[in-house]
Amino acid sequence: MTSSVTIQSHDGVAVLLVDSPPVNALGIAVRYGLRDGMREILDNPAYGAVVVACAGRTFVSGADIREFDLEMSGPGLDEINALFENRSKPVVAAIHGVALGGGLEIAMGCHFRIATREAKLGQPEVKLGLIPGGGGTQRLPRAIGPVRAVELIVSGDPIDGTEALKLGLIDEIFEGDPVTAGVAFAHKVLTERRPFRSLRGDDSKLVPVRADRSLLTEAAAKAMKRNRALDAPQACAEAVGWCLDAAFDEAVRREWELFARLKDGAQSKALRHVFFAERNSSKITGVAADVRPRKVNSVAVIGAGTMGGGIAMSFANAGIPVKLVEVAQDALDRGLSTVRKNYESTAARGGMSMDDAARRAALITGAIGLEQVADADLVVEALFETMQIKKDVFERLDKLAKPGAILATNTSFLDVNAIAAMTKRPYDVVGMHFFSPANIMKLCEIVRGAQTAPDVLATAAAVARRIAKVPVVVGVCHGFVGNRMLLVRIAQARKMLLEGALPQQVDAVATKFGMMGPFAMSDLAGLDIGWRSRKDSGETSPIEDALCEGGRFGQKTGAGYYRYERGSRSPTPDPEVDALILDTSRRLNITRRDISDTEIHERLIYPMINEGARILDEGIAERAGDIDVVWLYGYGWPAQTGGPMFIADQTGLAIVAERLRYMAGLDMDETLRPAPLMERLAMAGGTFASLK
Ligand code: 3H9
Repeated sequence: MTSSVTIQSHDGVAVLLVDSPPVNALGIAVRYGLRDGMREILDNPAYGAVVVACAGRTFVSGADIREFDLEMSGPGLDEINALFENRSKPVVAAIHGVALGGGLEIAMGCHFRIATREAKLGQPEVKLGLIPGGGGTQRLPRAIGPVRAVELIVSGDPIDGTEALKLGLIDEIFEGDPVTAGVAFAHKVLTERRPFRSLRGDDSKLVPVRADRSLLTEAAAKAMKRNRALDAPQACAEAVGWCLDAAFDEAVRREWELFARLKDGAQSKALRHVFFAERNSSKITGVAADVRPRKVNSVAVIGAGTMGGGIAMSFANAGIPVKLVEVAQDALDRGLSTVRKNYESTAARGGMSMDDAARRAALITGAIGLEQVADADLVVEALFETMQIKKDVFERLDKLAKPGAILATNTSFLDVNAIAAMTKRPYDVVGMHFFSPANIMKLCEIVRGAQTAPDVLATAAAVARRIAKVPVVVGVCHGFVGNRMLLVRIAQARKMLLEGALPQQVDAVATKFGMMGPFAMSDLAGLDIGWRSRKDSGETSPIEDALCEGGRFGQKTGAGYYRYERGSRSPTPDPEVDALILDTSRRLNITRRDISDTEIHERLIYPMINEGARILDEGIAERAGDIDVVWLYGYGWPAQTGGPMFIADQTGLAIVAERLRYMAGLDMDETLRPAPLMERLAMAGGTFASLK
């Protein structure tokens, strides 16, 4: 026995209690504890039945993911489940919180399962690039039928206790303490002499699908649609299919082999990195664990434009009433009407009910005049990206907002310290940078000003989480983490057009990698905003300027880097643009050359990683994983690659540095030389992840 698993005796019933905070993962100590504990109970005639239950906030949350990078050792789930399934004594799993992955697999090794109504049961392995590896692909189809099983395993989405009862995954719902409920249920089983069976020997729910396999193939094909770029969904479907023709033990052996192969593969490693990076990003340096966030019950968003409307919708979606503040009635009316239309079209597409859409829209009320922020606990300014406008507004907010209110700016580039300096309460000022479309994209960069108070940071992060965003704390610099790196990426993309590539070639490389191409993205965002600001600053971008001068502002004008048929968002390469690009190169005396897809890929990624290294060195991001989270949730970076900084670590920083040196020479661009931090790490054979 280990200290993580103990045996309690309850009047003839043994409780095998797992207590391994925070989430009772199946680390090696827990697995030894379960195995040895069960052996002891089975050998002890004083016990007629067994309850497997957990202390703390949840039942077993799955395998200990941290151990996947180590050599696998200790008892496996098959060995533990074989003991549980031993028919000499009934075993009851009492589930509260979650039973996920290996947690559900352990529960399915038991003869009975009871759960709370709110419990979440599922096989989320696919989200880590895996298949269930402890018999889940074989026991779940036997518990609920292969069709529902393949849906749950391929999607990785959990079901609650109520649904689990309906499907036959659990036997009963309980309320209150799992040990008490489990023991009561076990006594009932003993008193009633209920027959008990193990799922491994019960093929009854497989019979109809064995007779008509198309039921399973169709369900699998439908479930796999969501994640085409990943290997795991396909593997999950394949493994569930084995329940129809392979013997149980043979199928479980194959399942383990496939699990182990995926575990050691690049996609799963990347997705596991994302899992931990996301969790680490919520830890904010300098904010002690006992810092309490301020209460936020009322929110005002200033500016009813696209961003302001999207931000307001994010609050409304979380059930938080929000005041949308404008200076002019017509701007407010336009903003509110856009919000309403957005909700209506989501409802029309089946994304939510009409009632729900109306309820959410009703949470957003319009107000005219900045003084309307007076009762707000949180004010989010979402006006034009012009410093003077922001400064004026914050100077006024300082006088109008109530004491203790948090004053957030949604600036995407500007100096939050300069904005905060317009107030007498710079400690209450913070950046909350949402990404477009703000009601959809999950990232929120929380920009820490020089004087932002710890509880303001904690509140901004907590509020972001409340509205289902992923907050990442970043420091002040031009463009923070995401946009600062984006600028570097876009600069390279534009250079490649001048040197020999065409937009469709560059975008195809990005799309193959798994994200939207930089030119399709520019067309979506609109080319005119950058063009106007370049005119003000005297900067140039020869090809894009020429496009804009010809009225090609992107999707909104039906033409930009591509052509768009009326009402369509799909880009069509345009010979006119190709000619314009060739002509611009000629005009600038640039001899065009063939640029390979490999070069495009490296130039889109390595310079931005280099900028990421500078960002880390300057302390603008706290960890390399934070930068990855920014790109995953703010820009649609493909999760199965782990993010730019993870790619750099996996590639090897010495290789990345070498390629950057080559690019710098090619381009005679000193900014492409490896950043000092990258050089240092490359020399020492280190990684960004090791910095922490
Ligand atoms: C599996 O089971 C494979 C099997 O089929 C076969 C095996 C042979 N391992 O999310 P939180 C840590 S694959 C290690 O903030 P919440 C987490 O990093 C697994 N650590 O809490 C964090 O640590 P820290 C299938 C884990 O309440 C802390 O716990 N299971 C694990 O918002 C709190 O986490 C899954 O994929 C783990 N399994 O949510 C479930 N889980 O404090 C993955 C959590 O140092 N887990 N941690 O940052 C979850 O979905 C959520 O964590 C959970 C709790 C819902 C459990």
